[in-house]
Amino acid sequence: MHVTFCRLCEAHCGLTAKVENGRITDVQPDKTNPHSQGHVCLKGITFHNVTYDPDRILTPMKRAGGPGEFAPVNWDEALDDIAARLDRVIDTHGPDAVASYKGNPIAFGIDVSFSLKAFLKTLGITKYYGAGSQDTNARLTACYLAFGSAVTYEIPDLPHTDMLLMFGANPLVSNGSMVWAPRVRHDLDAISERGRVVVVDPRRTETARRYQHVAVRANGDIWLLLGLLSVLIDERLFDTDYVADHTDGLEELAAAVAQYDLADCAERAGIDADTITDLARSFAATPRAVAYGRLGVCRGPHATLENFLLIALNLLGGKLGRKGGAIFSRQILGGSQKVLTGGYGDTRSRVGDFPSVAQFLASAMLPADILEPGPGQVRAMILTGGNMVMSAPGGQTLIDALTRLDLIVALDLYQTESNRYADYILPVPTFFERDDYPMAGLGSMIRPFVQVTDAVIPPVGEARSEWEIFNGLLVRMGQPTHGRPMDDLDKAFRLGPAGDDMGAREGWSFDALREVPHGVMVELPDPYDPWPRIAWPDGRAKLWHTMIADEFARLTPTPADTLRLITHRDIRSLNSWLHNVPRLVRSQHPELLMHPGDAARLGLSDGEAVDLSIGPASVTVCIAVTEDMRPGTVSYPHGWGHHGGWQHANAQGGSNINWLLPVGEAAVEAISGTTIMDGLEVSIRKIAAAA
Ligand SMILES: Nc1nc2c(c(=O)[nH]1)N[C@H]1C(S)=C(S)[C@@H](COP(=O)(O)OP(=O)(O)OC[C@H]3O[C@@H](n4cnc5c(=O)[nH]c(N)nc54)[C@H](O)[C@@H]3O)O[C@H]1N2
Ligand SMILES: Nc1nc2c(c(=O)[nH]1)N[C@H]1C(S)=C(S)[C@@H](COP(=O)(O)OP(=O)(O)OC[C@H]3O[C@@H](n4cnc5c(=O)[nH]c(N)nc54)[C@H](O)[C@@H]3O)O[C@H]1N2
Ligand code: SF4
Ligand SMILES: [Mo]
Repeated sequence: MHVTFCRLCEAHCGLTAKVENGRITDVQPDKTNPHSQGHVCLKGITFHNVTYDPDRILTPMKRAGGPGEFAPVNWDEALDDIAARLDRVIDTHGPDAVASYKGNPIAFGIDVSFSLKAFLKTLGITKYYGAGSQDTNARLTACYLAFGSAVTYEIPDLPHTDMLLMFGANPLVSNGSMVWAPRVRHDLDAISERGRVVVVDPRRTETARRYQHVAVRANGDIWLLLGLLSVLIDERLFDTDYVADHTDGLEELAAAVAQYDLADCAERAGIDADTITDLARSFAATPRAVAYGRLGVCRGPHATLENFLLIALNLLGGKLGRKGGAIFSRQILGGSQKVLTGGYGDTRSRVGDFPSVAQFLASAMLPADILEPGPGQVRAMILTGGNMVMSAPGGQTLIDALTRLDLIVALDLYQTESNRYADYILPVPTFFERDDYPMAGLGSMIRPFVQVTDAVIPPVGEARSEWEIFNGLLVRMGQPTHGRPMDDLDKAFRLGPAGDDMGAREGWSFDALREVPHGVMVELPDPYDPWPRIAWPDGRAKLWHTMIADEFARLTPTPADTLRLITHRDIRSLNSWLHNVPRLVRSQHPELLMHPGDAARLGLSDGEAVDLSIGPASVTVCIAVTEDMRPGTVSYPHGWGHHGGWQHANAQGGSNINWLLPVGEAAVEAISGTTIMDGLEVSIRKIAAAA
């Protein structure tokens, strides 16, 4: 029995794997893991079905015809040709002609994450596209404005809080995001027993159903937040000493908030004013309270402003740095790895001039970067663990752009809807085939925990680690290669607060951690002293910024009588890529969730197929009528409607909701590069009955 951990979502649950004759035959929860304590979901314990999936890519594949037509090729031939073609693009057009698209799974592997970064840096490639602008950009931009650093973010101190005010997150399904809490349901139940868990969401989600639900209108959070702040300020409920000691900008913020009347805010949020007043008073009166927001407030037209006001709520309440409030993302690495990612605006998009956030450029500008001529026009792409045709915006425009590229090199487990346009697909290991450390948990630890795993089995087929692939290309391009990422991380870890300082003090190293395979809880420096981490030179958090003034100037109420589209996740799905496992998909039905009132108004019935459109783009979806949706908002899961090399996934039906999402400057929330993708106005057309 091998002890390891899951690397599909941020929970990083402990697993055990049984290996017979070199093959994994069974995966179980690791009850001895002191952090996840036996918690798992079905995705983790069925993941060996991906490792041995007959549709998995296990040899390098070269395009041999139209999109999706590939033939196997040997590694040397593939790497020789790719290196020569990449060299040609860079020699002729410079490194800006190469873009990287880095997908979500890259955050879950040390080898791939570090080696990709080193590879791009060595070649001078700085154009990073990826999941960030569909996920974290707005939240991190708000952190930059408030704290001066885009990589220092707030984590809710779940073990100690008595009131969790949660905006647009569904942790009972997502298992927590930007907070590492595998047993999150136990945490929320305990908070609810001690006090209150409030879930602000247009849908009565799995989480909302279990606690107190506040059914906000899609994109209505901005008005709810303004309402909450106006109560705190008008009733002088905020922590005056704390605000004076640690923050600047109260006067400007108060003046901006005062422009809006509580009754108007309530009306625009779709929540009654008494509820808003009660929430604000209760938040102020609960010493151990915290506001936390995730995807539902990260992808609307005012996403950064919403996240900034959410931080302001914590600051006015005196919650940041208080036990049971918000703590800052943790630092467990030392040395040069202490700062892992970039900040705000380190680079900007060639078209539209939007800032990068923690390195990620606006995905909605990727097609233009490929299609619009000029210096720096993208001609080649390194696509690592991302499936942007399903997960990013663009639909047909994105596909048109991909087909224009001179070279696409994809590193993936499957032939997907995106890499079917690639010139090469290179096979990589699944997590059972690689050593690791819980990468995505690095910053988000509320209960600090460390674990190191060795590979459970060697790479299947001809799969090769990303580190070896990138080094193989660098050698052929006459460039320096890089050492093993796990060795580099070990060193950084040993130099950090939980480490042994290379043997100079008592502490952990990866070798020592290998002796305790279930992992160990560790101590990190006091999380309740956040002030030295504020990166603004005066060490004070900001309640105001000129960019926030601009966002207030841009704020206008949206019409309330339209139908708006959001998306939801399922516990058995993971973004766009776990739909080839029969056990996971057999009871899932991608459907457009709609309130009975909306269905009646539109003359639609449960199970009916309709055309759903945004502008000229349209997909066919089936309606599921449910009281769980608030009227005026409909929700469809993302990542369906497959046509890649995954046969079972292709047979599941459903539609790719991101096909509808527009691209270009109007599709971007300007200060964070965020794709505006939640709460877009949709229209629905009945499909005429067949004759
Ligand atoms: N409408 C809508 N769109 C969304 C979202 C939404 O909620 N609604 N969510 C957004 C969010 S939060 C995110 S993070 C993105 C995700 O979007 P992407 O970052 O593009 O990721 P996925 O679509 O999950 O595709 C992951 C790809 O990586 C491959 N892969 C899996 N494991 C590995 C590995 O170990 N190595 C390598 N090299 N490849 C691997 C998979 O086969 C798959 O092709 O989607 C975003 N898009
Ligand atoms: N099972 C499973 N787990 C996952 C993933 C997965 O695909 N499947 N993906 C992983 C990834 S990449 C991420 S980033 C995390 C995301 O983690 P979470 O953010 O916790 O997960 P979501 O389910 O996207 O929750 C977003 C919620 O916002 C709501 N929402 C939409 N619009 C609005 C709005 O305008 N206002 C408010 N208040 N709410 C709104 C949606 O109804 C939804 O319930 O989950 C991770 N975990
Ligand atoms: S909750 Fe996340 S980490 Fe845990 S088993 Fe499921 S997918 Fe893996
Ligand atoms: Mo994500």
